[in-house]
Amino acid sequence: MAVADEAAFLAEVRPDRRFVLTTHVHPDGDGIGSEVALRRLLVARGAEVRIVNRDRVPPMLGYLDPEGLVETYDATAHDAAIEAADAIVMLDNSDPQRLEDMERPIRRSRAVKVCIDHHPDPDPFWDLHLVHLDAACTGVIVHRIFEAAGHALDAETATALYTALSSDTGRFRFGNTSAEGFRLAAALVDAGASPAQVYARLGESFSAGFLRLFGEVLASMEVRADGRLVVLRVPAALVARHAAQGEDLAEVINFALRLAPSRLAVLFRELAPQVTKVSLRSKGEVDVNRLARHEAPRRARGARRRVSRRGSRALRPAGARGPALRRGARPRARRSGRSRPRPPRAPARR
Ligand SMILES: [Mn+2]
Repeated sequence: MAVADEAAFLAEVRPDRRFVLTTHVHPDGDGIGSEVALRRLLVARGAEVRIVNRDRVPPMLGYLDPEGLVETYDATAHDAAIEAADAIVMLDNSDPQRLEDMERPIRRSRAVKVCIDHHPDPDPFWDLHLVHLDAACTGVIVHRIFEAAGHALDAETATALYTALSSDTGRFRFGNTSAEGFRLAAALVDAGASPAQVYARLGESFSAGFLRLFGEVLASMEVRADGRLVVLRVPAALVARHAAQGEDLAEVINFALRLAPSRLAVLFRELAPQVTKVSLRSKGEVDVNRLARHEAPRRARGARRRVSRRGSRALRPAGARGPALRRGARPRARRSGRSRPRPPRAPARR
């Protein structure tokens, strides 16, 4: 692996080079927004670009891809393109396991493999790392690439990057919300992004079933340790009853942290019998990444791999002691676990 800057990345972008852009499973506003924005720059510089993700674009983010350019991975349709690509760019994640069944063709490909990300401890798998821990989101790094290229932002790019920034800062309220973020937001609004429209898409587009599910999950929350810990449970039957299968429960766990003394919220979502996904969120000093990594019994590692191969990051609760803290929680926690407030400039390594 080599550490790259924006200029080194741009040196890889030459006319007629074939790029495949991708992001982690269950893509979010930062992943999709960063892909869509970066694609526009690469295409403008003459590259041939496909965006191929393991999972489909969530309906809430459909406005970022009105032309349907973001493809959902299918081995028959995409393996040849992935293997023949000159460059593969992973955005907003560095863990190859979070590619699930795309991991194999990407490993086989002789393309230059690039990781553009803002999460700590990047996986050494990638040939080039463009990783900035000080960036509030991957979109900030993509914007730095635009600046290094001297490429102007059009309204579509501005909307995509505004979505990335707005998603990862919790609509400009988490600890990673910084003066740099607000300056970037202002530039994006100048370039045509509409804060009201993006908010309406991200924050006001839930289904009735989801809101009812939200209410029931909060009504049954368990408050422990004098209010510092909130435990939420989402049985599969509840999700089915409200027909809320495709919904992202990140909003529910964020909402639980509105409890005044709360420091940590844990959400157990039953995906199938014996398969439960665990999400951790914190505010204040609790570092959920460390918690997931250090408190986990070692034997759970194998469990995660087994489950991963079956095509799910979820972990098995069977025989679990303190399942929230098992090693298998790590991938989820790395993506969605957030310690708030995070200092605007994170230290290079914990
Ligand atoms: Mn992100």
